[in-house]
Amino acid sequence: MRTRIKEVLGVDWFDGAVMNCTWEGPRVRDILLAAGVQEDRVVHDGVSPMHVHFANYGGKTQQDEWYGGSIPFDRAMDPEMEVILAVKMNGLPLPARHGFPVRSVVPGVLGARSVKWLDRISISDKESPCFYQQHDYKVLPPEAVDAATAEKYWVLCPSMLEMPVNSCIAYPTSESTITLPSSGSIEVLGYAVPQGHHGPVIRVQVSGDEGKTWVDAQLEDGGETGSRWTWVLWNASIKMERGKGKKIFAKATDAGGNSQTQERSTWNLRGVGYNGYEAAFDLTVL
Ligand SMILES: Nc1nc2c(c(=O)[nH]1)N[C@H]1C(S)=C(S)[C@@H](COP(=O)(O)O)O[C@H]1N2
Ligand SMILES: [Mo]
Repeated sequence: MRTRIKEVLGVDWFDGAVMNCTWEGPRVRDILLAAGVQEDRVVHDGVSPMHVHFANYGGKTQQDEWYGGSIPFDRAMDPEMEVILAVKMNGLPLPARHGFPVRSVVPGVLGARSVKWLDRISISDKESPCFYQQHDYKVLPPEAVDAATAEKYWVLCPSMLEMPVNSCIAYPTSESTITLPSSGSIEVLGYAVPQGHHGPVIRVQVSGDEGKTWVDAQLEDGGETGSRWTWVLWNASIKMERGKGKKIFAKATDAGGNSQTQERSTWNLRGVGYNGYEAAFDLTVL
């Protein structure tokens, strides 16, 4: 959002802020039931849902004395949502920096709720009080343009939960020079992720002429390896004209019918939830 629209109060994530690996561990649901939580006795007032909190008291974070996040109780208790306490990553014990000995993993949901070095789980009728739940990871309205104008919106805006459908062009990279093969077609590679629990991604389209025409990408292994929660890797062969300042766009559609529909997302102060067409910019095609 910063590089494509305007300055934000936030981190430059670029295209690498994505978690795609094998996580293993018990469902949070089963841990809560084993701890005596009676699902039907968790009180709902019918207005605000209950929340499951994950907390790590191991030390200060940039903006708080600790780290924590919460998700709706119903999501944690839904076996289909596969909210787990991960003890293994890619078949091995969690590496220290990814949360050893145990972390929450909330698939389809922004990484902020997958709390590392987990110390405590609790249930509450409020969301986590941690700074990162209350004053971060929210899509503020465009009127919130700096810390002062944002202040009143933090309590009004919902915490982010599911991430939007998105795609990424890994090759070619922006500002690179490509020599057009005699075929006149350029190979483009990338990944795409579905919206929240609506995976897998079933279609990726790529354009070499700023969206006038689109070509269907091949999903790796015909998309078979893309699960509900994972990315799909894709490749496409697109015709391009020689010249400078060329762009390539990509857009994905998931099994739930969600797709990237606009060249640019609406700006928000924290620069979160961007899912405009993915683009490689400023290519020189020789
Ligand atoms: N204890 C703790 N857990 C945390 C964080 C943190 O700062 N402290 N950061 C969160 C955020 S914002 C993200 S994106 C993910 C990153 O997980 P990773 O380091 O395994 O990639 O961890 C989440 N869990
Ligand atoms: Mo994050």
